[in-house]
Amino acid sequence: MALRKDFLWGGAVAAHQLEGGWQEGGKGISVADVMTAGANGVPRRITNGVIEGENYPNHEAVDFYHHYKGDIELFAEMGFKAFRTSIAWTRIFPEGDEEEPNEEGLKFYDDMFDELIRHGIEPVITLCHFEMPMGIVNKYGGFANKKVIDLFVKYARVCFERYKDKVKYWMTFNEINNQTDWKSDHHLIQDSGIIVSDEQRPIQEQLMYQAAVNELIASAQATLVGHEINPDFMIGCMIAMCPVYPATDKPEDIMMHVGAMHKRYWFAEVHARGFLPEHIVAYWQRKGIKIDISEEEKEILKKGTIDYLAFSYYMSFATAVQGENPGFDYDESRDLVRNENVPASEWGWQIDPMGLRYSLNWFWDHFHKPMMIVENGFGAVDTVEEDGSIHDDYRIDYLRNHIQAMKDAVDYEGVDLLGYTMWAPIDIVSASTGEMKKRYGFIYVDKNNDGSGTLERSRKKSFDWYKHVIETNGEEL
Ligand code: BGP
Repeated sequence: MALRKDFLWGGAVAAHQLEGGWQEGGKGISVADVMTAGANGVPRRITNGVIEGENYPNHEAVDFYHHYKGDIELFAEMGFKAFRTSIAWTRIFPEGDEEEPNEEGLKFYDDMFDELIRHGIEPVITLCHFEMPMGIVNKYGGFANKKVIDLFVKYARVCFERYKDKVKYWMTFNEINNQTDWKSDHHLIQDSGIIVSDEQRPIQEQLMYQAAVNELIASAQATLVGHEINPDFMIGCMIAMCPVYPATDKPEDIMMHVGAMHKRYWFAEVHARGFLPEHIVAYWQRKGIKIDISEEEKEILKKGTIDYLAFSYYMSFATAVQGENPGFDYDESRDLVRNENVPASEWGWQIDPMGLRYSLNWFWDHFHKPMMIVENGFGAVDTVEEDGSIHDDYRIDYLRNHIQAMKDAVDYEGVDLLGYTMWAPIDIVSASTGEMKKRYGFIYVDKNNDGSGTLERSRKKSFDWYKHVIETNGEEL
């Protein structure tokens, strides 16, 4: 088999990481807007709505808000068939719970989608990519509160109705399963809009699971609403895929791998199969975690399953059992070990192209849903030569090896793959560090961590390389 003729080659970004204009067009403040940059391994921190004079590179980001026409022109020059971005919830509902949406925000995306379509580029849209309105965080406590299901579904409905003739491919929540690492405050606020108070510390894990279940219900409900509005919509989930290998061939480590895959990917099971898997229910019982879910909500999960499975892939993990653990209860902050068989990036991300082929097979074998790789890329510090050129051969190598692995999964195993949108075609603010210096783009943007820079765009060496990949439908890498 080969890649399909209409394979969706392109690139992916997220609104808060590239748009800037954080207070323009009636936009409200999102969790991303009040998250400090977290340089040198210091985790990013939420400032609870108070701007404390810290550095927030995403406030201006690379100002796509004003530069989108030129940027889309460059994507078209590379031959993009698809462009994945997100809608900033706060452009549509600035506080999250207004009666009426903000017309200026809706109009911005109308114009941007028109520009894509004019260039023959299919918009692929995420509804919530790490940017819940702070109004919802402060008023309702994020997704741990059932009321937020309705707020999200209302927001989704507004987007589906408005863009029903422009957008076919949708995703509900970006990397919904990042909160597997529930001990990380960063992930809880980013994925669920939860700021854990001191009194809530003992029930932090329960909060995460309740929020995750509520998000899954919201996603399923939105999927049902979307299909009513346009039955041709393809509505998917978005999973952060880091397959967790057993670190050794010890039977206990193999079981630990099973436990880890359960804990990281039960979210995908719910999205794709429509029910809470037995292993996670057993875990909740064992841990005394009480989940509030009605029979009616279970029905919604059952009916609102996804049309396709989208996922990000950057790296693989490895796990080894630590001491007595009869339930093989995986704790992401405790049970990961370094896999010496693969190299790692400057940020410790283990580089493993074969892991992408493994992931495609794992998802296909489990769910048999069409898939889209909606993020895959290499973050690096780029050097600008005196003549302005950037020789990012390391990025080309990474992408070439991963695209080859993706093709192998199609050729040898016959997985059904709709497209590949690499992360990120243009330099943007990094999600994990909040900085500019970790760059992914084919297009360089003159913007630095401290906010300086002209915002001028230029082509890196990888620009022409990717153009050729698309031209040959991946035949020549
Ligand atoms: C994913 C997110 C993106 C993104 C990417 C790269 O987890 O969905 O928003 O930024 O990872 O991560 P980073 O920017 O931290 O290098």
